[in-house]
Amino acid sequence: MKIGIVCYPTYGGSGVVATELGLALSQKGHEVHFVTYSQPVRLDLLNPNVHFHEVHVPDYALFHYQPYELALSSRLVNVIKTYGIDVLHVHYAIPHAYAAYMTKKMLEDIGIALPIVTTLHGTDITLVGSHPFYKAAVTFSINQSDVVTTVSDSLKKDTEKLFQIHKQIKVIPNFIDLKTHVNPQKCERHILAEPHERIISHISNFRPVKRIIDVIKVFKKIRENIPAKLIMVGDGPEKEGAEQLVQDYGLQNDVVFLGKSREINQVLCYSDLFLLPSEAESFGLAALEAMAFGVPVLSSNTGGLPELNIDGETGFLCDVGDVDAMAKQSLKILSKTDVLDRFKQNAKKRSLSFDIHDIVPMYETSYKDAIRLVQK
Ligand code: GMT
Repeated sequence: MKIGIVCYPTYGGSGVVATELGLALSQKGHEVHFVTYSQPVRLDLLNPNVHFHEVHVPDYALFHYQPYELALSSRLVNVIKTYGIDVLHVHYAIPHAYAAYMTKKMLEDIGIALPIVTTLHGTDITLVGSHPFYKAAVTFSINQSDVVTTVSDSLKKDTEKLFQIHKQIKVIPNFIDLKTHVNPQKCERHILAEPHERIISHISNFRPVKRIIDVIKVFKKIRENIPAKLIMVGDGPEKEGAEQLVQDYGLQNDVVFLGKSREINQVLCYSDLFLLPSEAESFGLAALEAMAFGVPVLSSNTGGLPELNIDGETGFLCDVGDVDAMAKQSLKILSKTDVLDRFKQNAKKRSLSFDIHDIVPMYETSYKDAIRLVQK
């Protein structure tokens, strides 16, 4: 198949899922065309089945806001006509599902029927999409997609609760490529911690929804009981506040802020616990990536996290903001080596249920369904 993929190319989870999916599809012989405003971070353009088409939005003094969806849909029309794209897969409803609908309409005018698959990722529904300023357009464009998927059952329920959706929503969970990601060849634990110290990590875009202040508070309580180091990977608006709190707690020798890093494998390979106390999390891809390295997860019990992290087995689930419970449960995992080893094994085993090779065929089926629906 010739598949067009639209996503956010930045460090966010939806962009990572879209890119990894596109690469996996290309390896199965599909021709994949990414259409977005800059090259997705994990994209490998050396693969002859992968193409990248940049969307440019020219600056003009009259525009207070740049009309990105206009530029995107015009670019999509051009790419779909030029390369004979069979199906368009858009990740994140805003504004991609809307731009996809406009593209479909423009192509209809010249006799081309375009099947659209929309994957909802989380904040496009729970935080942003349901805002009254966007709701009508988001509802409309979801309903106009030929196939709609969500990354967890919880997100499916949220979508059905928050919007008037008259489509069947299919759940396709996020996935991990265990062969390419989990490569423990070089794991230099000694650079960051002493052998007797536990290593705790957190990876995110440090937006308020990730509650990284809670990460620091939980770590402080853990550190009061056992020797440990905290590795914070990422960057975003909450970073300054978190750094300040580390200073206030006098923990600067035990907490390392690595910034945005492509070396997450290096951090995860020696982590003993991954902290994800998010306010909302439709799936929690970062937690899955940690589990694939055999890292137990201490997370909040929000959204899709309970579908991934099994309480008392692969980690623990606590109420959002309950830092005392989070610290207590973390210590249950970290205090005894035999307990820690058991959690590590369970986390690794659980990650195998989300193997990319089992999930990609679900998307291929969705593409075929969407094509069949427009041919009717
Ligand atoms: O949450 C983020 O930081 C980024 C966001 C995105 O769209 O890039 O992530 C959402 O999609 C991910 C991939 O499907 C999910 O793993 C995240 O749980 C989800 N984030 C939220 O729901 C807050």
